Amino acid sequence: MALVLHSGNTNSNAFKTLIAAEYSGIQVELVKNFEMGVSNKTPEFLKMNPLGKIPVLETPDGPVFESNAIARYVTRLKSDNPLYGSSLIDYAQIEQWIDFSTTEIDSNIRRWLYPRFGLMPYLPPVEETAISALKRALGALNMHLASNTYLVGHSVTLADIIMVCNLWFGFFFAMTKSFTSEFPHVERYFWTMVNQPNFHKILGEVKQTEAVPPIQSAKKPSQPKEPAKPKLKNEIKKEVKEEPAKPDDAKEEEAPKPKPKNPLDLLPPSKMILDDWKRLYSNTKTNFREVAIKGFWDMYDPEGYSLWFCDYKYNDENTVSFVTLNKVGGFLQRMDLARKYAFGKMLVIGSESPFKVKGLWLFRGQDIPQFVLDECYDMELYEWVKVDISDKAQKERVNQMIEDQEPFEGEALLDAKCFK
Ligand SMILES: N[C@@H](CCC(=O)N[C@@H](CS)C(=O)NCC(=O)O)C(=O)O
Repeated sequence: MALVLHSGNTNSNAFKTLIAAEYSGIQVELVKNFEMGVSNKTPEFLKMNPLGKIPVLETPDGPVFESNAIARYVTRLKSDNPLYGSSLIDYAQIEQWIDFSTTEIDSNIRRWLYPRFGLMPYLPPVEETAISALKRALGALNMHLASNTYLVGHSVTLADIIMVCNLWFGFFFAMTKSFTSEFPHVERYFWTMVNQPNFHKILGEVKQTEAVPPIQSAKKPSQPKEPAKPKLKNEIKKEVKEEPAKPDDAKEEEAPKPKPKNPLDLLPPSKMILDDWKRLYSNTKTNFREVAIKGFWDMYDPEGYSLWFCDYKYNDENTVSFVTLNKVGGFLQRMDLARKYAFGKMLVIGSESPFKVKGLWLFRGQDIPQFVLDECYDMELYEWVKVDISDKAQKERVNQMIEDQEPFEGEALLDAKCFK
């Protein structure tokens, strides 16, 4: 009996096994006509996995669920498989990275995304915690990859396969270019790996998401509409999908339908390329006024963009420095949904409490984007005033905020945070 994997062909957890099978020369067939929410809720399926979750591998000796366990099983079908390294320490480190990838990367990506998909209640502090834990993990991974091509040793192992499948889910749904650019070694690793032939065969052309999905209201888990027909042997299709994964195909990850275009994308094109400005800002280390600030005004397109000052309405509550800093940090995380359309500077001002929070934002268009007002509750905690760039004093204030000039309006800066 062949090994049959119960899953659709766009499930990142199933990819782990399919890629490991490619590397190991093991034949794994995807079950035919798999329908999420139907095929995985039949009595036959529940006998294989009582949770009714995919993937499940049917083997001649019985079923296996849990995607890492399935991938390990398929890897171990080949004796002395290099995917498991060549020594006990290789093996231990491969297992170490598999656990790290599962608990530190995958679980935080899912804690970030599932509430946005409407699968769990959306709570801003929970999202903040998930994103900061994910960034911490990606920071550690980035450091490791600064001096290593692979996670363990000098060739692909099962740890790389599982890590890349977990990263794929993040790159596909949540982690935009501006999110991942903080982790350049992770980016290089990811793009190199997904273009290896055995990965490419399963993943197809990989695309990075351009936006974090909007928050959907929580919905009930989908119920099977009707009992699925039992599978016939000849319905079991020979592996392997050749088509690239499409967002629609990812519905078994319970992903939302592709969202309609953001109205800001329909504005007349602007000569100002936001990413060019962000790059200039990040790369200017000296002569900031002459290089970055001058560059900003050279690029600035007052028809395509607008500048806004914001002032926190409840500064007298900012009595504890780290609480104030966390509050601003949380605001910037929640603004992630506007990354493609905004740049911001937030200053926490004062050397003793209460601290003042003031900011400067550059938005695409002439108004503060409606989706930002709708989806980021912090917006209403600030007074917003559009910058009049024909007013020299206001223009100079913009410069000082971009530059983190200290003292700012006569006071020391506790911190200056940038949204880019
Ligand atoms: N830890 C499990 C996770 C499995 C899982 O959550 N599968 C999802 C799809 S990605 C599922 O089948 N959900 C259906 C359900 O919860 O009923 C694994 O790695 O296999």
